[in-house]
Amino acid sequence: MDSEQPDQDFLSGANAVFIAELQQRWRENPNSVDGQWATWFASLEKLGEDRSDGPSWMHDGNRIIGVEDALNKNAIPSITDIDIRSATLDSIRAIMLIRAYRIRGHLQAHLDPLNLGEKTYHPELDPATYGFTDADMDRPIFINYVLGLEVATLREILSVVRDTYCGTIGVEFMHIQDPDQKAWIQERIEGIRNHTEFTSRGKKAIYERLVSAENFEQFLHKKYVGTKRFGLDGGEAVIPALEQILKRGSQLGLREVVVGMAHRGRLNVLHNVLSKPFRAIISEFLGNPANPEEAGGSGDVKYHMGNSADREFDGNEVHLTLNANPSHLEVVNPVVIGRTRAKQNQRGDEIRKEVLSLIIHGDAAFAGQGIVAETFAFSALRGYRTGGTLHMIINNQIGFTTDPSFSRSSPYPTDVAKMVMSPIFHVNCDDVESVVHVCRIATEFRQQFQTDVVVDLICYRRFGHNEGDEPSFTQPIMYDTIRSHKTVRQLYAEQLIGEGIMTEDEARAVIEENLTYLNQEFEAGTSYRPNKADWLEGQWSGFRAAHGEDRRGTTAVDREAIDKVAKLMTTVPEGLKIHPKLQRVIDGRRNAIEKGEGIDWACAEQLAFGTLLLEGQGVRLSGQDSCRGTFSQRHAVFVDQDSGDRYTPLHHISPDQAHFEVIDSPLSEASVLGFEYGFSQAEPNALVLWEAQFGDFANGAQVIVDQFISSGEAKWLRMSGLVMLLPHGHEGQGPEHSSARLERYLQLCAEDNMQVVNCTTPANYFHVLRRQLKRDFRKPLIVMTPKSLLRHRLCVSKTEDFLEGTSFHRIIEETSPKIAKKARRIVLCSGKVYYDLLEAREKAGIDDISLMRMEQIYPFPHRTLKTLLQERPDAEVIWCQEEPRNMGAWFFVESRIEAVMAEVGGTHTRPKYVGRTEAASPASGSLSRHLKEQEALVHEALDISSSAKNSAAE
Ligand SMILES: Cc1ncc(C[n+]2csc(CCOP(=O)(O)OP(=O)(O)O)c2C)c(N)n1
Repeated sequence: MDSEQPDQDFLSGANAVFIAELQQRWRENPNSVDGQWATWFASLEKLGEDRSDGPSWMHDGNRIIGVEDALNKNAIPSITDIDIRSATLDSIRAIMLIRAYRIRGHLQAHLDPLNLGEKTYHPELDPATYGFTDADMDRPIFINYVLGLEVATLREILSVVRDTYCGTIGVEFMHIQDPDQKAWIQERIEGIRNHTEFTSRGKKAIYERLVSAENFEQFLHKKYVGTKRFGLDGGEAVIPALEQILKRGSQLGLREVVVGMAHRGRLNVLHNVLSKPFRAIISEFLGNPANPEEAGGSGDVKYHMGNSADREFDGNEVHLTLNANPSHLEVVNPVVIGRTRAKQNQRGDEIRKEVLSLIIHGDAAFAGQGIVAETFAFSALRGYRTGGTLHMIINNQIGFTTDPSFSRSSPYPTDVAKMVMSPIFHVNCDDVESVVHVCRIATEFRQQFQTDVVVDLICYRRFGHNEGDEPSFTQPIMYDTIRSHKTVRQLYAEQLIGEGIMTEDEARAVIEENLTYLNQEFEAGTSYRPNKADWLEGQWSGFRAAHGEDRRGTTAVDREAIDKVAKLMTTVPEGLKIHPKLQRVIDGRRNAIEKGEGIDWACAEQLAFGTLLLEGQGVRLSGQDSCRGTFSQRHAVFVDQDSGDRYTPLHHISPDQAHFEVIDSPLSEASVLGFEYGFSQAEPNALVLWEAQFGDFANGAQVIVDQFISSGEAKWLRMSGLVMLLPHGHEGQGPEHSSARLERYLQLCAEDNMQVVNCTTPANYFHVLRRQLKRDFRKPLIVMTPKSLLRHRLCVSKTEDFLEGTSFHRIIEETSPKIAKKARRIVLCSGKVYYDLLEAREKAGIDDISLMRMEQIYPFPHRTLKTLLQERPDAEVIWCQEEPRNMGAWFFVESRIEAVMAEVGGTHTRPKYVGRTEAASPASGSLSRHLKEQEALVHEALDISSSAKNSAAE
């Protein structure tokens, strides 16, 4: 840019057009422009009006009263001496410069403790771009309180904006659309130049926290050379940062914090923030388990374990929970948030200021894992929001061996947070006071606005990815710098000594005192034994580990409860105009219950929900389109056809009923399932269900199933009663809507970890749902749910199937005693294929083949099956399934049925397989092929001769 011609350059082109248009817009509607521009135009207009002899200020070449003179009325020399145009231009340029610093100042901030990257020149931050020269430095400029100052010189302006935006803190907030939030940040940081003046007590406290953090790592480093601990070395400022969040948060109403974090620094946080005794950590380093042997479970590595603690800050108690997590980075995020939501419900924390999710991330993982974005998506959603998560990134500028330039396409790892307009604070972790200062502001912001906030702690990793790794293979230059780089504790000690806050001896004494403590704990660690597992406390007290075989629970209900729920769910309130087709559904439900028969799947589900609610147990169902139901079957919410108003019948059963939530979820599987798992971990007293649109889609959440649902109790001694509803069944809809991958769940089943069912009657579905809450333990429940059976004339139950004396049946035996008695063949099956078999058998008039439905596949109903097979010990046993041979339940049930048959000791020793042949894809894309295959397998199971046999019985 040509600085000789600043005015013309500045007022020509885009700027001039921009400002002229802005002013015009403001004239037409003062609210249509940014607040500061509006005040500014108004002030200048007023100056123009105050002059009786001059036209408006913006008109080219006209001279009216100057800005400076207007502000200093006593000193008006000669109006004609002052060029309003140049004063106006000064103001405009200055405000644009200030605005540029707010938007891009972070690009010139000193954020990297290692100083490795080159700072690039940014023209928007250069005063010359706006036409300013050195000669303009000390001329007063009217800036109309834009920086809290009415008038300031360029020198003053630059000093404020550079201190605020280009020091050791970089702030990104101008993407925020809410003007109050934006103004809050500006006011909070600009007035104090983004700096807190700590008292000497405060400084000493920060120093002590740094000492604890550093000593912790160095102690373990020396004692257990090369042992994995994923040290915090280089990022020690995390510890005072967390302390500040808890302290400031507690002053602002925080009472509980659910923390999620990955491996890096986890042991340090466990000890220094969650008060896990150092002796317990030492014991785990010695190879001892974290929980007493008798508590059972298979355990996990020490840097995945959770913990909880009560901490006190200035007389306020804060309960902290660190969620256990698997190695899969970021996958714990939705779990933490779901857990927080449940805790907020339990406390009645409607404003969501009492319970906070605090998630600590790695930089590479935060930028790379899609679940981060999926979890941010919860931020403002009614069914999932938790009043804002505080995200802290331990940004050590490397991911294992990968440089940021290979792992993300943006300068920071944090851009994903902009999707929910979170403010983002980047801070150089060698400036620990700035770290603490920023954490304070982030906490205040969250408490004030209930939105997500991100603190990006830019640090380094002193050693390799873990302590056995050699980082110089791949990052020689970085590690050359790190080797001679002082620790943040050393740097801060020097600062405090320089400021006269403490002497060298005093700084040393803090280290020694802490080391003495660590040494004592180290000695105690050798004989330390955990005396109890902490898993059945708080909301979980009264529960115990699952035991015994017969675990039906009391799931039947009385007629009165059924009637009460039925009445509500079939009554449309006065004035609500529902869709005529829905009216028919409701009438159908009412008639069925009144007649005592013909109760379908969705009706039974509503009865299960409603009766639980009446009994004081909450129900929370979330999934894609769950309010109506993917198959238009549920209609848990009635929608007025004129107004669009929504009415949820199950909210109105009784004034003292429990809470019912049914939520249309965002279009994500992993995060929503993770959220509901987290919710179920914190709330044993509610039926928590996640529903897949079609069962296939649940594989988008496979990590949650593998890492949490199926193995969480074994690894971490944490129960969950979560229910997964997975539409499943071969109905000719093609490869993608047929299979919920039953085989995958069954493969994960062992050690009584979860339950897998494929029910065929509405009543059995009713009982299996209620059973989830009617026992003194919780286990996840995987349900293959129907599609066509939702409207099948035979897939109905009677009212009496819900009443006294009824319960869930793991196996439903042959319904015709006559056939059962003389069966030469027993066809065992599960799910929808039963009805195909039943109809074909009826049609063919077969009376010597019985049909037995295995409703629960895991835990395998060994005893019941044995009892039933013993009634016809010499009958041949067929396992019939509609899934391909390499899918479905066959591989799982085969050996188990064989074991039962061996105990029965009849003629046949093994079950025979009837079903589709092995296939790469779960189902054919052609309807006619599907029908042919289906007919063939049904005929084969029933010994009906058929032209199109699909597989041979073995
Ligand atoms: C989903 C997933 N993929 C891969 C890994 C293997 N892994 C463990 S740590 C790590 C690097 C993480 O880098 P970053 O997030 O920056 O955290 P840091 O270790 O640097 O603290 C990788 C790739 C993993 N744990 N999880």
